[in-house]
Amino acid sequence: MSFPGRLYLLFTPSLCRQDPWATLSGAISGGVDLVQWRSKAADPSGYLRCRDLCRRRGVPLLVNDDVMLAVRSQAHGAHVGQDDLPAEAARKLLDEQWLGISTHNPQQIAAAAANGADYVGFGPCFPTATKGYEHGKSSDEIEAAIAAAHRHGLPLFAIGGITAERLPGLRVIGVDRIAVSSAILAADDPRAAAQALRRML
Ligand code: TZP
Ligand code: MG
Repeated sequence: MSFPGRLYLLFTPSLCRQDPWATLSGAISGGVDLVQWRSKAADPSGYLRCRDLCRRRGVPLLVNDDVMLAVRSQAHGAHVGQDDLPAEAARKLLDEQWLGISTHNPQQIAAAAANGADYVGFGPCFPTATKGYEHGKSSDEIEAAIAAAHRHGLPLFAIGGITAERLPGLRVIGVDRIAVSSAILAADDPRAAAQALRRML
C-alpha cells in the first residue's frame, strides 16, 4: 500500500484561533488525513485527547520530536528534524511505526531514505512565521527535491507557508502532498480551509 495522506495537519493546540478540539475535528471533516501532534510544551492530557480523537475519526497520528512518546502510546509514527534524535536511532526505536524526517535539500532526502524514512517533509516552500523562516525555496529547489524523493521511492510532503492561494503554484511543479499548520489552525473556518486545500490535491 502506498503511504497514506495528502493533507497533513501539524496540530499545535496553542496556535489554534478557536477551540483546538473543534479545530482538529473540523479539519478532519474538511479532509485532513494525517495528523502530527506538535505541542510546544509537554501536554500529556492534550496528547491523549488528540490521540483519541484521531483514533475515533480513523486518521493516523504521528508525534513530533518525542519518539519515545510515539512508541509508548502506539501512535502511527514519529517525525524528527535534522537536529532531533538521529534518524537511525529513531528508526530502531520505532520498529514498524512510521518515521518522517524533515529535509531541506536532496542530500538530506537521500540520507533519510538510507536511514529508513517512510516519508520526508521538504521546505520551507515559502516564508512562514510559524517556524520563523524568512525565505522559501525556489521552484527549482522544490522540483529537485521532488525528483530526489521520487528516485528514493519516498513520499514528499511540501511544507512551510502553504496556503490555498499558493498551492496551485506547487501543484504545477509536481507537489501532491502538503503539511500545513496556520492555513488551517488560524483559519476562521478550519473545516472550510482544509476542504479548500484538499480539493486541490
Ligand atoms: N517546518 C518547516 S516550515 C514549518 C515546519 C514545521 C511550519 C509550517 O507551518 P505553516 O504555518 O503551515 O507555515
Ligand atoms: Mg523537531
